[in-house]
Amino acid sequence: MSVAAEQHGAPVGPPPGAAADWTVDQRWSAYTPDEHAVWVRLYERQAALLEDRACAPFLNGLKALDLHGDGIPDFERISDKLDALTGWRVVAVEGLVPDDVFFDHLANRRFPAGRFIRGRHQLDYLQEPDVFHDVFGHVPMLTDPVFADYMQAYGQGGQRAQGLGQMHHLARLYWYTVEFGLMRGPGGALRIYGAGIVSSRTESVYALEHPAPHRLGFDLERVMRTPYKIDDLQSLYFVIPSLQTLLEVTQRDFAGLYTRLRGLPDVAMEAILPTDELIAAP
Ligand code: HBI
Ligand code: FE
Repeated sequence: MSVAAEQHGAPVGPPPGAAADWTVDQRWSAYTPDEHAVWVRLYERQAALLEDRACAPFLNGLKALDLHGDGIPDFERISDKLDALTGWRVVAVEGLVPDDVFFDHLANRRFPAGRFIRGRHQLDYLQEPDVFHDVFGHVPMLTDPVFADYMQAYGQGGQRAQGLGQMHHLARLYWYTVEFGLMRGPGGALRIYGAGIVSSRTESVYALEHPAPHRLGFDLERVMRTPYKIDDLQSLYFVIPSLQTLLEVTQRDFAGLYTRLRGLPDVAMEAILPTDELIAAP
């Protein structure tokens, strides 16, 4: 989950019990039956819904990692499978970590996943990324070699963006792709790859089928000029033609882009520019 939680004030250190890189032991054996039961409930709700809504790399990833629905996965076990496929591993954290820590993990093919799981009475929305959002939502896509490269490139780009004071622009790229991205599937049908959508029962339907939100063809500069909201269904989605296109975006000259962006105002989420490729509502 990408959040606007600004790290105000002096940089804080890792929480008690965490390592210098903010990771903790997952302590898989400490999960209670109730906690495992929440995972099962969330998994069963989503897996059926996503069969014809999530993109093939996501569905293939669920199978490749054997992320079946019988309980909270053991990060060591799924990391060994994931490592063999794309060199990524899943590391446990208590919750949000500072941007520079987050980027360093991504740049080294480590995905930081919250170890806690939401309560049974907050199945539909939570403030911080829990293990279901992170592991069910984000991790399956990391089995795709192209997306795996994109996420590492994003981490490297994040480290650079911080030095250039461009974090807010780069956070929008993460938000409109990794968290809430749509893509063209076989035959041109819209498919979901964003973790914030696949981990949400409501948004998995809304993002593809509701006439209210706009859906625009992906354009890097447009994405970086467009703010987002963190606590409601999105009013705008960007559609990529392929994951390859997304990866190629990261190989562009961001310095030139950042210079151009300095002179351009933000674009409101609800606006449609003449240069936008508006995709017809389903
Ligand atoms: N920390 N654990 C965790 N998970 C995230 O998704 C995350 C984070 N810290 C910062 C962050 N995301 C966003 O600000 C990214 O855009 C960097
Ligand atoms: Fe996320």
